[in-house]
Parts: sequence; C-alpha cells; structure tokens
Amino acid sequence: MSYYLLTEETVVEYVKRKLPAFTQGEFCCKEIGDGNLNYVFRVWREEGPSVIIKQAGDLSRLSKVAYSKDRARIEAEILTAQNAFAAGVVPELYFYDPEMNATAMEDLTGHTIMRKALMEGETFPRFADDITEFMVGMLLGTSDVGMNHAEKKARVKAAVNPELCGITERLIFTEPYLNLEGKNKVFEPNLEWVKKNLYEDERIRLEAAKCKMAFMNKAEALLHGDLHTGSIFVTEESTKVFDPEFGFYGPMGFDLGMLTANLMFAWARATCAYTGKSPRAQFVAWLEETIAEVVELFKSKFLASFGEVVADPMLKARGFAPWLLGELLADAAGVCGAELIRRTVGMAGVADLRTIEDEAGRVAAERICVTAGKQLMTYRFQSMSGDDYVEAMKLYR
Ligand code: SR1
Ligand code: MG
Repeated sequence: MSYYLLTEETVVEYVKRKLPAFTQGEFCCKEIGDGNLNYVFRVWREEGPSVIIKQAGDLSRLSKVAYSKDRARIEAEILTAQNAFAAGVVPELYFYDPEMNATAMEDLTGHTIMRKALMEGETFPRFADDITEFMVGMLLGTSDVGMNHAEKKARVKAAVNPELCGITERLIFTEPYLNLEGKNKVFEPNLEWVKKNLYEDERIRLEAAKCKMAFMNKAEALLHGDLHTGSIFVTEESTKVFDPEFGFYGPMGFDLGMLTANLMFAWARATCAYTGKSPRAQFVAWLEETIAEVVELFKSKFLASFGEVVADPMLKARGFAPWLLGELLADAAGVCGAELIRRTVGMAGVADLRTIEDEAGRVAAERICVTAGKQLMTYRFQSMSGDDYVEAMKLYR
C-alpha cells in the first residue's frame, strides 16, 4: 500500500488492518497532536484496546514546512533503542510502517503531561529516580562506552537528521542571541533588559557559539533531543518519556541540560507567580530537591553503571569515567543555560513563563531564567553539582 496522509476518517480502518487486536468492534479516534511536526491519533474502544498512531506528513502539521518523512523512520529506530536501553520509561513500540511513515505505540492515557502538572503544583516522588535511569541507560548503552565501535558508527549514520538538528541549532543556539529576522518573542516590559543583558553581551554570545559547536560535532550517544517537561508523561507511580523526534547522536550532556532547565522554569513560575494547588513553599522545596537530585543521582548512577558496561580496555583507564562525566556535566550546564535563555526570549516559549498573568511576576520569572542561564553557560566547567543549579536560580534579585 502506498503512502497517504491519515485522518480521523481513515485511521481506524488503518489500525484494524495493521493490528489483530483491533479487528473486531467499533473504535473511536481523535487527532491529539499538539506539536508542530507530526500527526498523532488515539484509537480506542471503551473497555477495549487502544493505540497511538504517529505519522509524518509531507509538510509539518502547523507551520506547513517540507521536512523529509524519513524522520519517522529515525524516530521509530530511536524508540526501539529506548525500549532496549531504558525499558519501562518509554512507550512500547508496536510497529513502524515504512510505507506510511507511521508508528504505532502504547497509549499512555491516564498519565499527565509533566509541564501541566508542575504548573498545577503537583509533585512526583519517583521522577528523579526514573528519569536518571532513562538518561544513564541511554547514554552509556548507545555510546562507545557500552556499544561496539562499528555498530555505534552505523547507528550514528542511520540517525543523522540535519533538518531536525537544524531547528535546534537555529532555535536554541542562534536566534535567541541574534534575534535573526526579528523572530524572538520578548515580553515587552523586558525588552530593554534583554537588549542590555543578552543581545549586547558579546561574552555570552561567544559561550553560546562554543555550545553550538559542541552540539553540531559531538556524536557521543543517542539523545532524546527534546527532553523538556512537555515530552514527559507522569503519574505518582510512573514516568514515561515520549516524542523523541529531535533525537540523534549528540553530546552526552544535552538531555540532562534541557531537562534541568525545564524544571527551573517551573521553579521560576512557582516563586514569582504561583498558581498551583499545594502549598507553595512545599512545592518550591520539592522542585529544588528534585533539580539537585536529578543532577546528583545522574552522577552516581553514571559512575556506577560505567564500570558495569565498559568494554574498551582504554576506557577503563583510572580517572577516565570521572573525566568523561566532568565533560558531560559541563555540556549539560551549557545546554541548560541555552534552554533557559531560548525558552524565555525565543520563538518557542514555555507556558510556565508565557502564561503568567501578573506582569511583575512574569518580568521577574523571565529575568531569573536568563540570569541563571547566563551563569550556568558561562561557568559550565565549574557547574558540576546539583546545588550549582539551585544557586543559579537564586542569583537574580
Ligand atoms: C519548531 S519546533 C519548536 C520547538 O518545539 C520542540 O519541542 C523543540 O524544542 C523545538 O525547538
Ligand atoms: Mg515534541
């Protein structure tokens, strides 16, 4: 069967044809995609099976830009690798259909998008443990530490994704500093402050350029590539990372940096314009503990797992694992800084900041993020502990 773009009218028939569990009975369906790139359908029957179908169109879903549909193949291969190296923390893959550029995966209904839950002041006791399992499992499993050198190179090649990486290079590492074509979206009361503290700061532009170069050249391990709190489903008992469409082989610190930045957006909102249900002080304390714990658990799990998976005799040299971790943490702090800055001033802002209604609260929350971002990026080689991240958030007064 040749490719056609699925719709709510055709997706049930498609699922019935592809999945034996769906052949009998009446099914409901809904297009539930909220991203720019792909179409996402949920197909289900009450008290019966359900599935998520994600399909790449010839044009991106919202901006109608032409990107290669091969991105669906890359994403399905990433999900396969995630199920191998981080099973239980990602949706199960049912099939990838190369003709339709469509993937069928586990329906995670019952989970909540973490960004939304954090904006409501909810806390998740398992999160730091689960997400560090995911990151460490993926990074060590797909890098030259845990993978045969020839297989790793073949996988790097298969995951090369210039179009999606180009978006990251532009949105995270270029536009926020240069305001190219005026695409930044700076909150009007912060315009002068951003001009003085970001656009006119040549030192931060230089540091961001160095981080961009690392992103473009360090093919160290398979990344999720967009590990923000909108790419994570949570319940009290479960954490599921989804949507690895920006994944590729990149610097090992990238996912950790993006994740910590997005927890920091929740902190900035909670401290400047809290709208959650639980007591604010309790929520802020949980966020601070979680940010620090994510970094510290990551470090200890990385060092513990390194010894279990390393095969190359040279990489067993005394001091190599802590050196690699130090390089990784510096990259993570740089990316955390870049993400804090771009989601505040760039075109793809985060709801944590952009839905703050109180003007003074939003002004302060955004300045906290840019100030912390500059600190972590500039001093990334000294930002090795969870406390460095927490302290960076408290710099702007
Ligand atoms: C054009 S896509 C904008 C942003 O949303 C995604 O989640 C990525 O972070 C990308 O930078
Ligand atoms: Mg996405």
